[in-house]
Amino acid sequence: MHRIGPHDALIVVDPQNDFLPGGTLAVAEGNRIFEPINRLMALFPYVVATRDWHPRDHAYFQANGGPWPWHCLARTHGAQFSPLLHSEQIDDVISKGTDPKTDGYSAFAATDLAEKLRQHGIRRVFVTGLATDYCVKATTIDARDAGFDAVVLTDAIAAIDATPGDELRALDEMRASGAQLMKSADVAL
Ligand code: VGL
Ligand code: ZN
Repeated sequence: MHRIGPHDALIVVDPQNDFLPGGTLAVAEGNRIFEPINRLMALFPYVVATRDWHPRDHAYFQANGGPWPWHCLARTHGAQFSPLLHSEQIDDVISKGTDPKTDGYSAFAATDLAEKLRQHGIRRVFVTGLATDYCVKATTIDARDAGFDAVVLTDAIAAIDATPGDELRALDEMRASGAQLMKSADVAL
């Protein structure tokens, strides 16, 4: 059992309509994250949600020669947080992917997330959200690089798994970065 204390933050990565069933870049099992996340949010002293928040000229859209269909265009319905998320429990929102030239997968890339976490006295982050093989992975590895302890809650994430094996490789890479993997049921006050 892991006890949550004053130096722990919950990071909810990209719980947005476009990444959920019915969205333009839907993660098949995406909705499974909300039950554990909504339960966890009440336990943490500091809760950060990130949002993929792209301009139309983002290089990673297929229309601009990149790999992805349109998703999470800033200020659109698809970029809104899912109505399944208890959004009133969010303390800070971090917009990411705003630079048209870089992937913006990590919530630490060109944002003030590390600074915000330090201002709140955070030493350990618990990472949840979408998608395991892109933004969850990049955010977790960058959290470790920025000097935070990191825990990934494996029942509160879900993968795109475009190439079978991506999900397992992402879990291995996060573990190799020094992150701990555990279940949300192992977290309590
Ligand atoms: C994501 C692909 C493209 C993610 C964002 O949130 O994991 N994946 N943009
Ligand atoms: Zn994106």
